[in-house]
Amino acid sequence: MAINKGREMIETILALFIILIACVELCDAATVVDVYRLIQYDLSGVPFGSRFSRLNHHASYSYPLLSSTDLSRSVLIIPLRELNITFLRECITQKRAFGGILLLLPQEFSSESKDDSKEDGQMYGNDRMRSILAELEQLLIHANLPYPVYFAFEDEKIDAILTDVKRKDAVGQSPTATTGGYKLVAAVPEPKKIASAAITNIQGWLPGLRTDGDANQLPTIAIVASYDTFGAAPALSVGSDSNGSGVVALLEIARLFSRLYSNPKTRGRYNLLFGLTSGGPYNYNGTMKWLRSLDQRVRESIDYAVCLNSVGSWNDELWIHVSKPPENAYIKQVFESFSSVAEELGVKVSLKHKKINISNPRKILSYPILRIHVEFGYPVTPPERIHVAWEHEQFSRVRVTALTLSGLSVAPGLLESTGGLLDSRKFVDQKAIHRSVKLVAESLGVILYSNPDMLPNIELIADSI
Ligand SMILES: *[C@@H]1O[C@H](CO)[C@@H](O)[C@H](O)[C@H]1NC(C)=O
Ligand SMILES: *[C@@H]1O[C@H](CO)[C@@H](O)[C@H](O)[C@H]1NC(C)=O
Ligand SMILES: *[C@@H]1O[C@H](CO)[C@@H](O)[C@H](O)[C@H]1NC(C)=O
Ligand SMILES: CC(=O)N[C@H]1CO[C@H](CO)[C@@H](O)[C@@H]1O
Repeated sequence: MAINKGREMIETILALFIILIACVELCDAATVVDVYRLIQYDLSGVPFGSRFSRLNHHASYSYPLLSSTDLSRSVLIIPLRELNITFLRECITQKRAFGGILLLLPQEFSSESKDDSKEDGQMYGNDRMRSILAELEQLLIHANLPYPVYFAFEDEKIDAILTDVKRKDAVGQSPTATTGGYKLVAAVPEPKKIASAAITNIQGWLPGLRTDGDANQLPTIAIVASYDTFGAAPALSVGSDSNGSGVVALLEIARLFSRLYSNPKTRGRYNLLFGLTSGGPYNYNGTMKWLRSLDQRVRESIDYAVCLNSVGSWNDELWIHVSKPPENAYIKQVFESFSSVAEELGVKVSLKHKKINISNPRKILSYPILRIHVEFGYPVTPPERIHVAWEHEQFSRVRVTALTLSGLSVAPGLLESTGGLLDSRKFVDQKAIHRSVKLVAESLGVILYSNPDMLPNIELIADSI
């Protein structure tokens, strides 16, 4: 497959990677740990996240916190394992002042973590921790915090420091220059604006085989996945399921069909268009830009588009989300081929119809301007009046039939399920992605090749994934 860089450089939002170093002074020794800054952005001109980045205060662990304790010059260290979210929510609502907050995440949320053990007891712990982390992330991205907030992963170094800080706090020894204690220092530049961020859509094209006497242009099927993420810590928002899984599935399907399409004998009756789109978390802005940038003849040749979203952590049921009525001929064709292949694979696909909500007054009010501050600045996007719940809805807006294949049964809200802190590699099931690829590839096979003799061929190649 020839992957062409989309010529469209899109002005939307890119989550940049920030890895800052906090130095912890212990007498004259200094320990360096990797920390990840909380995101900052504006929505409709309202600031969210944390606008501050510099840290230079003593570490504190006063837990439970007395309301009388002045922590405006202390960095509160909070391990997620011990977090009382009700308490943190209260602190934020009551605008309690801190010198800063350092949140310690368990190793299993690190994409770099090597520990692959998945014992049952541990999974229960994970589930509870995941729901707390989900709540924490939503709390932080919807708050406006007038102090720096950082994340770090638990490790021996940090655990030892925390134990020591806890011990000192317990005996009421407040850290000062004379009593010693730990000072957390992050000497980093203050964030500033950037005029616009360049974001790229990537596309690929496999031309189908025209038979003699086939005067008309061949129809096209588009396979699309959105690759951007949004989360409390941009550097930690790897989006393994949302939408790493969709991207991996797309690339695998492209590889498969590029092998078949390299030989005229095994080329299908359709052109295949592959699109990796940006700006997913921000109303699929990149998708719309990509659609507008497509050559009109190509766009008009698209029979339908299959968008892949979060296909990496489902058990036995996948959903086909559509905004056109299920009676639509293309939707029927896709649903029938997917259903028959799903049956063979022993899984289920269900169709879910939801109209695009064009008149959503609350959403209109809350989107006049979307500005996202990232580490060194924020791009600005002009008004967007429609909230797009699924990527396929952008296709529908330009009258291209489309559907989203997803493990999610309902559309996530704005800035939900956008590949944040929770969505790390550990929680994606390789087998689920494998099955998704097989399902899409074999279903496409049914559609692309009228000759049923071709199908074993596809299955054979799909098995080699
Ligand atoms: C959590 O914090 C709330 C509010 O400060 C408090 O009422 C509650 O007792 C705390 N829960 C625990 C388990 O400490
Ligand atoms: C569209 O959004 C409005 C406002 O949030 C809501 O009242 C309405 O029920 C929605 N319509 C549909 C079909 O979901
Ligand atoms: C996306 O962003 C661009 C540029 O910032 C803007 O012009 C456009 O209206 C936005 N929405 C869509 C759907 O492209
Ligand atoms: C975070 C993100 O962009 N996720 C998207 C993955 O792609 C599908 C469609 O291709 C979207 O529906 C997801 O929201």
